[in-house]
Amino acid sequence: MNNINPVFGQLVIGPAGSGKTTYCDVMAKYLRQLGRSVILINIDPANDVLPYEATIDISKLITLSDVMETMSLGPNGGLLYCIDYLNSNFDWLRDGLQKAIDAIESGDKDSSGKPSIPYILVDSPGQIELYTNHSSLKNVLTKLNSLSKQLTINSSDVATNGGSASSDHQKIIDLRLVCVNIVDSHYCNDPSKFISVALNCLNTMIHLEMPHINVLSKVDIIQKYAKSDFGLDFYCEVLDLNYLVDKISDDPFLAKFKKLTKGLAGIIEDYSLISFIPLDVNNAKTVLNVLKGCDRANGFYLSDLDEEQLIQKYFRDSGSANFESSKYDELLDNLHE
Ligand SMILES: Nc1nc2c(ncn2[C@@H]2O[C@H](COP(=O)(O)OP(=O)(O)O)[C@@H](O)[C@H]2O)c(=O)[nH]1
Ligand SMILES: [Mg+2]
Repeated sequence: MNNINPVFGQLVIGPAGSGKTTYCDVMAKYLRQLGRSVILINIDPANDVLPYEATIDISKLITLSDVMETMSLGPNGGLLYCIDYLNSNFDWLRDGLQKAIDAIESGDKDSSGKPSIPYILVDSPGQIELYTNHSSLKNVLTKLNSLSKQLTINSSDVATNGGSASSDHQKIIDLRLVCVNIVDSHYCNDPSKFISVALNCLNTMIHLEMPHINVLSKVDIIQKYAKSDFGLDFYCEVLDLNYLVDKISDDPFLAKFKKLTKGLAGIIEDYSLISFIPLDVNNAKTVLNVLKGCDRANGFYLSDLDEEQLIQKYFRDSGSANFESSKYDELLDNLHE
């Protein structure tokens, strides 16, 4: 008999240079410290040098330079072609994922001898048309979701949320990805740019139709160097964009632009879906907050716990009831620094 084993993960998207690859690297280290086995998937063919070791790397399937040369395409067109190619060769991704899950099952064991639970991180390209109107990436996501019925974990010893299973059960994987849309916080410096970014986020949420969080990256820089008219909380909560519209000059030359910006701000507010979680990759507390946001979005049940309870639960869920106390203290030190 089969039963279902939820496997959580993140699809990390956002414009080029917003910090996706850095975030994946940091989040992977963080999750591993918490006892999870991370499957890192790079689907950005423009990521030449990766700071992490990718479990599955699109460059093994297709490279941007080959596409640009053979198809006579520029970097942008070449990249879209690569994602189209990934979509039409989805079996390659499915097989890679099953292999990675099998490897975790037979390899990584926690201190109690149980296989640790996989966690999936997908690092994506920076072409925002892939998230706002292009269909290839959305098709890849749809196929990933339907993969849930095809991927399996043979061992029954993987910890479930409170459930135990007998050893001859085969578990079907239920992939639960949350989209993490990372946006550079320097856009907070310009009211109309920030409204445009918020509109893009809304467009992405509507287009991808999956659990979603928005993240403002590099807040360490904005807090140190940039002069924004309002505090970080104002931008993160996106409560009243009219304050931003008021900042646009009353010059008659800009009258139509101001009116249009006001209309767009109204659309964002009417949907009332946009908020941002601040992130500084060197600050463990902000990284944990993003993780909590993901958990809340994709239905993992830890969201309302404080940091200490959260860490204890993560250790318990990864099957390591007798986690090393030194590891736990180290993590808390990081959090409280
Ligand atoms: N100060 C600061 N820099 C960051 C942060 N996150 C990423 N970066 C830098 O932003 C640049 C682009 O990051 P990268 O991860 O390659 O962006 P990607 O194109 O979205 O994958 C790199 O130089 C990173 O070191 C952050 O939280 N704070
Ligand atoms: Mg990158």
